[in-house]
Parts: sequence; C-alpha cells; structure tokens
Amino acid sequence: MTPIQDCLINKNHKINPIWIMRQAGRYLPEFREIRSKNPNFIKLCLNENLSSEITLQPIKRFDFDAAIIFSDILMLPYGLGQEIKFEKGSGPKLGKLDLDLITNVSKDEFSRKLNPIYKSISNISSNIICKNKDIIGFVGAPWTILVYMINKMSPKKSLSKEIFNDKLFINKLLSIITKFLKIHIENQIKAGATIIQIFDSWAGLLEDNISEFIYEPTLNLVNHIKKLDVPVVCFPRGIKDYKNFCEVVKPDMVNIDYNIDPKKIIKEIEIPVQGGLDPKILLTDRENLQKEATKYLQIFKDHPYVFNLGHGILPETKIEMVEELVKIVRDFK
Ligand code: 1CP
Repeated sequence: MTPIQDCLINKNHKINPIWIMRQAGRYLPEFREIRSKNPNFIKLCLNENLSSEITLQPIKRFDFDAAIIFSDILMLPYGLGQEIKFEKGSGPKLGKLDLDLITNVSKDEFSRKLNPIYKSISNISSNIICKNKDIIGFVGAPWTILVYMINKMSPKKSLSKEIFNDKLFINKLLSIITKFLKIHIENQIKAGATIIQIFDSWAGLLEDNISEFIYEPTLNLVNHIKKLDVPVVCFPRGIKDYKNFCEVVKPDMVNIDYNIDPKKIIKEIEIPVQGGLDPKILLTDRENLQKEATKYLQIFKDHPYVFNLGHGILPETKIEMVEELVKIVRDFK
C-alpha cells in the first residue's frame, strides 16, 4: 500500500507522507529548461512525452510520495473549445464563452482533445520510479473553472462582481462544467490516477450562495469519485468554514490553506488533513523552516496528516530548502 493510502485508512500510521502543490514547476531548473523551449503552455501540457518527463522531475529529485500529473485545471475550458492562451507575466487569457457551442461538445470529442493527458498518466503509472507512489489526477472545482470561463482571466488581475448576478446562467454553466469534469476524472482514473484532488482556488471569492455554487457541485463530483473507488482530496482555498465544508462535502481528505489555524482545524475536523505550510516559509532560512514545518507535524502527530503546503510552491524557492523540508518531514518522530 502507498504511504498516502495507508495514511488515509490507518489511523496509527507512523510516517507523514509528503508531496508539494505545483511540485512540477518553475522553481526547478530542469522544468525551466523545457519550458524555455516550449513557449506554448497548452501544447506543452498536450505533449505526452514532455509532460511525463516534467511530472517525474520532482520525483527524481526529492522522492516525493506522489506524482501529480503535469497539466492544468484550465485544460477543461480548452477541451470544451473555449480559446485559451497563457501569456508570460499576465497569466491565462480565455476567449469568448459560447454556451450553445459548449453544450454541443460530445464526450468523445472532449476526450480526444485531452487524450495526451491520459496517455501521460498511463506512462507515469507504469514507470518504475512511481512504484509504491500515488499518481494524483486533478481537476478544478466547478466554481473555480466557472470563474475563469466567465472572467476570462485570473481574478487576481481583475474581477467584475456583476458577472455573477445571472444565477440562471451560472447554474446552467456549472452543470455543463460538472458533466465534463466527471468525464475528465473518469478518464484520468482509467489511465492510472490513484487519487483525485479538486482545486477550488477561488472558493474564497464567494460570500453568498456558497451552498449552491460550491458545496452542491463539489459534493456531486465527490460522490461520483467515491463510486469509482478512488480517494478524493478537496482544497477549498480561502473558504471560511472548513468544518462545515467537510461535514457537507465529505471528501476523504481536506487540504488546508495557509491562512487557516491548524490548531483550530485539529479540534474541528476528523477526516485526514493535508497541507497548510505557507509557501513563503520556504523563502526564509533553514531554522525558520524547521520551526514552522515542525509546528504542523506536532499539531497533527496523532491525526492522519499528509505534509504539503497551503498553496503552490513559489517559483523563487531554492532547491536546498525543498530538500531540507523533505528531510524534516521524514526525520520527524
Ligand atoms: O511556466 C509557467 O509559467 C507555467 C506555470 C504553470 C504550471 C507549472 C501553470 C500556469 N500551470 C502549471 C501546472 C499546474 N497547474 C499543475 C500541475 C503541476 C504540479 O502541481 O506539480 C496544477 C495542479 C495546476 C493547477 C492550477 N492551475 C490551479 C489550482 C491550484 C492553484 O495554484 O491555485 C490554478 C488556479 C491554475 C491556473 C493557472 N495555471 C497557470 C497559471 C499562471 C494559472 C493562473 C493562476 C492565477 O489565476 O493566478
């Protein structure tokens, strides 16, 4: 059994598994090298040989307990035919959203467009380096995908709140997105994904309608994944009430963000927990890293806990600090 699956099932497991969000990314020189020769990000995600190689880069360096497939949550709008470009420095830019067009996309057409991702998962899962490791497939939560599809860029850049006024439109779009997320998840599992993580990076944008726009569509996905007999991890970043989220959505594990007090979580949440450490801690020094990482390990020492960060690793992170973090987690007793 893999270390993470053991942690999910066995309350008395001893060692905390570790992997890192965005572990295949710009902090790695070997990733930057491939990226510099491949300026088109979508094409890179759809190059099964290169995406497999990138996925394995952090495994070779740090021997993490899970490989997360190198792809992007925004491959979903791409699969639905919405234009998408990643421009240097300004993040993703999406084209016109045509509801009639995406309503008529067939399951086969969608799966065919994203097929290199599934081939890459299958490559990785048969690679000997991944023996006894989980292969993490992932999707964006319906709400987060909807935000990008309607806003057409990162809400970090700009967000006009009026776009969320048309509830009928939102519900229609959420239901199309959810239908295709299920197909994308099934395809990833068939190809060899052993865990699915749902990233709801913009869950924190909503103050009203949380139940309708976040809980219900996510619960729908979670129930679907459970039927496929694969554990599901939710990351509802920025949500205020993790306890309530877990009670309603019931994922197998929840990834907490770095604004959440782990001492509060340990009292409130019974299910396995993942993550939490602020990625900025990796930009400080070894002593501080030791102190902050040990804080999480101590707090969760009698709770099923997978070590991870409270958001993606930052591109300016030094390799030595990641090596140090892995050592701290593996040496903790
Ligand atoms: O070289 C580059 O500039 C590419 C940077 C990059 C990378 C490495 C992007 C662009 N996506 C990815 C890969 C990626 N994205 C992975 C797989 C690799 C891994 O984790 O090791 C995963 C799981 C994601 C997920 C993802 N993409 C999320 C959810 C997690 C999170 O960070 O909140 C989101 C929101 C995206 C959208 C996205 N992809 C890339 C950018 C610049 C953005 C926009 C982020 C924003 O709105 O600010």
